[in-house]
Amino acid sequence: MYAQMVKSTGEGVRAREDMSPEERHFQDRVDAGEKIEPKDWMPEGYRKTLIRQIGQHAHSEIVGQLPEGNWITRAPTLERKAILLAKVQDEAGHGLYLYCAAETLGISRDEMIEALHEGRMKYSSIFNYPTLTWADIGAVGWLVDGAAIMNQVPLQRTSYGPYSRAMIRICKEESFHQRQGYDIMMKMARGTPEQRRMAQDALNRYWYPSLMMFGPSDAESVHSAQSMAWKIKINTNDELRQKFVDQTVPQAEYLGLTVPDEHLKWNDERGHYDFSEPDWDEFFQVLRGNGPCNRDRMEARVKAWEDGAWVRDGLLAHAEKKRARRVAAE
Ligand code: BYC
Repeated sequence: MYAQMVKSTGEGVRAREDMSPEERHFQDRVDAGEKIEPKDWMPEGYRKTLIRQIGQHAHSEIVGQLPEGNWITRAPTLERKAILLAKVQDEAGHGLYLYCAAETLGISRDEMIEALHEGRMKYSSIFNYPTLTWADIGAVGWLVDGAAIMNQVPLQRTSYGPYSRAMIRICKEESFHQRQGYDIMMKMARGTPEQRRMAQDALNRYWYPSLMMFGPSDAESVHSAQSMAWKIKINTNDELRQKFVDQTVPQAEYLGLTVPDEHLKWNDERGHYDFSEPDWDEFFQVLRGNGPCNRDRMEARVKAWEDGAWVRDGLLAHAEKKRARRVAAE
């Protein structure tokens, strides 16, 4: 059943006259800004879309620990190590809230993890890029968490109650993550010529993959129209990408770094920056499993899952023993 539940639902938006009375009532509730709660009636497509999106988001938080975890043992100072450790632990927490939010829709965490390991569920493309230097940890905090916040702040108003509430807490923590990344970049950009070179190199490599985090262009996005009608998504992919560029370019200028886009230019008429699109062929290759680190990431996750089996078994055995004792005492 879960194979069906996580399958894409990329059909068009249903016209009001084609909706059943339940669907119409549901849409009215969404339009009125009411939150939908787990026991409420909901269209099957709404449930599937949420499982897909929240599950993908949860997996991103968990897989997202790997590129940063790689630097915990090599952080340059004790303070930086403690901060990075806290950040990576926060990401684990975000994954757990999100798995819980998805479980309220009738799928179990084990089913989602199995779907991830078998390649039936995705995680964010960004985590298939390597963190080669300490400056990359700055770039991940600044750009990757920056893009995540840009996407997630509007999701606090998403129509599904458990997802919306998870987002409120996650966004608070993400803004600390973004600031610690920018702080690393500031130190590097104002450091020795070698540190400055590393900061510029990290920006060069992380800029376009960060723009890809918002998903394909609106013309290519399969799910946006229906997800926006259901208020699962609040903005289109291109709207958020533009907001991210507008916010981030002045931050790069403040650092004295150059965004690697020769066509980047403020457009007075639009009131926005014009910028070059990422390489969408590269994006779809990464989604198909052919990015620089896809195989390593999945191997690391599967190994962690298998190595942790004895803990899960132990906990289940303990819970079973307690239950049996309670039954015997009744
Ligand atoms: N990576 O119709 P579309 C974080 C897929 S990280 C991989 O526009 P949708 C963190 C999409 O799933 C951020 N796949 O889809 C930060 C669909 O394929 P399927 C995690 C992607 O869902 C630091 C197909 O492309 N955040 O938090 O309407 C450290 C067509 O796309 C990507 C979230 O997940 C991508 N970048 O919009 C640690 C936020 N983009 O499923 C952690 C919640 C698109 O049909 N998610 N695809 O096979 C969203 O807001 C939306 O799901 C997206 C995509 C904007 C990502």
